[in-house]
Amino acid sequence: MSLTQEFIDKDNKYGAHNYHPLPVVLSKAEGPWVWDVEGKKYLDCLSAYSAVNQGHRHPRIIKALKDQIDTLDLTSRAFHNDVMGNFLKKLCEYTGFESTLPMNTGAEAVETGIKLARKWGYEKKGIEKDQAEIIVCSGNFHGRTTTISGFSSDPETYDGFGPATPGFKMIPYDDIEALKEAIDPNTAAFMVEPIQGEAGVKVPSDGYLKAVRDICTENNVLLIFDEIQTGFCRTGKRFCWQYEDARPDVMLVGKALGGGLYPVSGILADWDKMDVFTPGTHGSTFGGNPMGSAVAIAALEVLEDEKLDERSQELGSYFMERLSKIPSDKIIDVRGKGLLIALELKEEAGKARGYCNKLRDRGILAKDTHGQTIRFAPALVIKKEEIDWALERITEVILEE
Ligand code: IF1
Repeated sequence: MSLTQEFIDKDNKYGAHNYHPLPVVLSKAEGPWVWDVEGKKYLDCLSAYSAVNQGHRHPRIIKALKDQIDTLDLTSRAFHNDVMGNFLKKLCEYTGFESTLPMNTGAEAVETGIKLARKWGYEKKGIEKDQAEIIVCSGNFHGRTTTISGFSSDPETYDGFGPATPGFKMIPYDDIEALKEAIDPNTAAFMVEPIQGEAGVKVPSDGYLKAVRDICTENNVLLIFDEIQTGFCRTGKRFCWQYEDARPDVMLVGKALGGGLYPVSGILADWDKMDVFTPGTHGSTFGGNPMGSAVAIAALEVLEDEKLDERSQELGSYFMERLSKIPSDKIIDVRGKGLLIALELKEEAGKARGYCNKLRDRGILAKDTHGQTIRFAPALVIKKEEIDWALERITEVILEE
C-alpha cells in the first residue's frame, strides 16, 4: 500500500467523514508550493480557501510566532497582555475602523456580527425585543454553525440541522430592488459577501456594493460585509468593498489575518456600533491571544510591505486575461477580481472535479465548487512565471479530449 493510501485510510478510520478531499497527502509547503508524502510538488491554487494569501510558512510570520511562544502564550481575556493592544491598533489602522473585537474563526466573526446587529437594533434603532431581522442572500456562505447553516440556501449545508434560528430573511444576490422591498422596521442589518466565494466566485454587477451601502444608510440598516474570504488583498484591494468606496458599518475578517499559521478573525466597526458590547456580553477563550496577535501583526505587515494588493490586482488581471484566451468552447466564463478567479465549464464538458483530478496529476491543486466551476486562488506572493507554468498545464487539461 502507498504512503498516500496509508494516511488516507487513517484519516477515514478515525476522522468524521465531513470532507471528501482530493487524494493528496501534503507534508511540506513553502510560498505558493506544497509537496505530498510521495515527494511530488504542486502549485497550491486554493491557498486554504484564501487563508494563505502571504504564502505558506512566510518567514516573517513564522518568526513572529516563534518569538511570541518563547515569551508569553495563552492568557485569556481575564487579564490584559502586552501584545493584543498592538494587534488591535494595527488592525484598526489597516482597515480604517475605530475598533475591533478579536475572535478566532470566520464563523465566530460572523456570529459576533449577528450579535452586534441584533443588540444595535434593540438599543439604538428601537426594534421590539426579539423581533430583529437580518437580511442575507441566497448563495451565501458564512460558515458552519447551526445559526449560520440555518440561513444557507444550500440544502447540503442546512439539511438535518434544523430548527433554523429565526430572524433571517433571504433575498437574491446582486438584486437591489429585492433589498429595498425586504427592508422593514424590524430590519437590523443586511449581511453579504462582496463576492460570493463558495457560490462559485459570483461577482456582483458594477455599482451593487455602493447601491446597497446607500440603501442601508437611507433605511438606518447596518451594512455588514463578510470579507473573510475576499479580504486582505485577495481581490486586488485591501478589501473588496474598496472597489466602490462602499464602507460598511461592520466588516467581518478572518482567514489570511492569521497569515496561514494561526486562526485569527474579528469584526471591525466604529464605536457608535461596537459600544453595544459591554463586559460579559461576548468573548472567547482564545480571542485576542498573544500568539494570534503576534502572527496577525506580522501578517498585516507582510501585506503592506510586499504590496500584495497591487500584486494581486496586476497578476490576477494577467491570469484571467490568459485563461480567457484558452481556445476551447468548453469554457462558459472566466470571472473574479484579483487572484480570486473562477473558470466555469459547460455541463457537457464534464464535472469540474474531473478537471481538478487532471490538474492534480499535472502538479496543480485547485478546488471545484458547485459542479462546473474551478476556483484558482494561489498565494498572492506567486510569481508571473509561476502563473505561466500553471497556464500551460491548465490549457493542456482543458484542451484534452
Ligand atoms: C469549509 C466554503 C470557502 C467564508 C466566508 C465565513 C467563513 C468562510 C465568506 C467561515 C469559510 C471556508 C470554510 C471551509 C471551506 C471554505 C469555503 F467552501 F466552505 F465556502 F472558502 F468558500 N465567510 N470558508 O468563505 O470561516 O469558520 O471556516 O473560519 O467549511 O469547508 P471559518
